[in-house]
Amino acid sequence: MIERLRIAIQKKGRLADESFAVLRKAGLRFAIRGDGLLARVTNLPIDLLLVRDDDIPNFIAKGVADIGIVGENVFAEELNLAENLDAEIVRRLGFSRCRLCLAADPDGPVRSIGDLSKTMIATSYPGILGAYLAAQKIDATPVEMKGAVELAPRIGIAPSICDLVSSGATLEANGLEVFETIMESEAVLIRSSQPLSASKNQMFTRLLSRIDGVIRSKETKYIMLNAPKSAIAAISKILPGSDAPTIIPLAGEGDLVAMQAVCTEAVFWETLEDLKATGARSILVLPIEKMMS
Ligand code: PRT
Ligand code: ZN
Repeated sequence: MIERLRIAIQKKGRLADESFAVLRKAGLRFAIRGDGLLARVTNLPIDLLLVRDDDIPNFIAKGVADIGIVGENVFAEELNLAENLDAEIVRRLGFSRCRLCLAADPDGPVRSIGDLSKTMIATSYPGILGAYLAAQKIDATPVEMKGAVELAPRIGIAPSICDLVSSGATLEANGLEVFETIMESEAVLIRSSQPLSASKNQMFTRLLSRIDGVIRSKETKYIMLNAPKSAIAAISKILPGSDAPTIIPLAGEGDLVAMQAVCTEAVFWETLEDLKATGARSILVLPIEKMMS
């Protein structure tokens, strides 16, 4: 019997949509219905376990799920709290990016890490913060709050906070400013540190290679343009992260060629402006849907 690989992902929240999207782009077909905890993938031996993000690292460590997608911040927190967490990061997925920061009222008593000694710091991440304070030899005490951490200074719980920041709007609305970044975070694919059974491992290896393709094809673009032969060298230098471009003569245009290349790094408007300045014309940037090497 083929065992089904079990993937734990967030049911609802900031990670959910992109986690579903990565798996769908990797070719998994499934439907999410109502309150179900389990979604069956119909075209591969895989089941999705739909849970709260905080439960994912432990589910994997305990063998309830084989792999999962979670914020690196949540994984690091569990790693700091548990004595031994049987789970590890396999890939960084590049979405749900945020920073875990120390912040305070710039007119208050704490303005830098030098002012933290003998103070309380409100946070939902006592594990990561505790490890940071110990490493920096700062004698401050984390006060755990499950939510609304940004309110702590105003109601006198602690003069500073340690919380996730993405746009910075929440801090600004509460009159707080970042004075230190403790960690940068993004969604990560994690797996159990225990070996998987042969059939699960085969599915996992296949899925990982597809996820790698999804990650790479996100930034990768196909560029097509026309250019005078004299500009070929200059254009080749500008094309970001491409191997030797394909060069095709244009019918009836003695001096003009068509150039095509796969670019593995981001193509910005500035890149197109630079290409145009060398003499390139009719520049097209096309998305790449799937890649496998
Ligand atoms: O219900 P469940 O437990 O599954 O979800 P949750 O409510 O615990 O988590 P959720 O869905 O809010 O976040 C899931 C993950 O998204 C986090 O663990 C992070 O890895 C990532 N992420 C990315 C964020 C943010 N950006 C973020 N901005 N998580 C939380 N925030 C919060 C932050 O705590 C603060 O309250 O948003 C506010 C700040 O946002 P800005 O844009 O105002 O700076
Ligand atoms: Zn959560």
